[in-house]
Amino acid sequence: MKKLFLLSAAALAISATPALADNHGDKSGKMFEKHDTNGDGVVSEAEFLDHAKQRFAEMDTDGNGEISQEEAKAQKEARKEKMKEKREKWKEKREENHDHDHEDEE
Ligand SMILES: [Ca+2]
Ligand SMILES: [Ca+2]
Repeated sequence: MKKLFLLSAAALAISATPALADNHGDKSGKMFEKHDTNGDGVVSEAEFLDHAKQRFAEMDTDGNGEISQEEAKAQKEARKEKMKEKREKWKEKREENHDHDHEDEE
């Protein structure tokens, strides 16, 4: 009985680990790709600053070259909403993946 428990626990650990690693790698990989605009595998200072400039332009909604407190606040709110959406989507995706995992195993 004890042996059986250990075996199933080991099987669970093995099947769970790659999924976790994949999720993590995917997340950081996407972040990197976003910055590495010319896709040469490194993020140069110019690429990093380009990305920062893009973020700045996104925040500066009236395009006057300055970010007002209102604009910063609006960006914060928008980001909050986006995060919420992302979390919902991620939750849905995770539930889908969970189903697929079971299909693969059986
Ligand atoms: Ca690059
Ligand atoms: Ca502005």
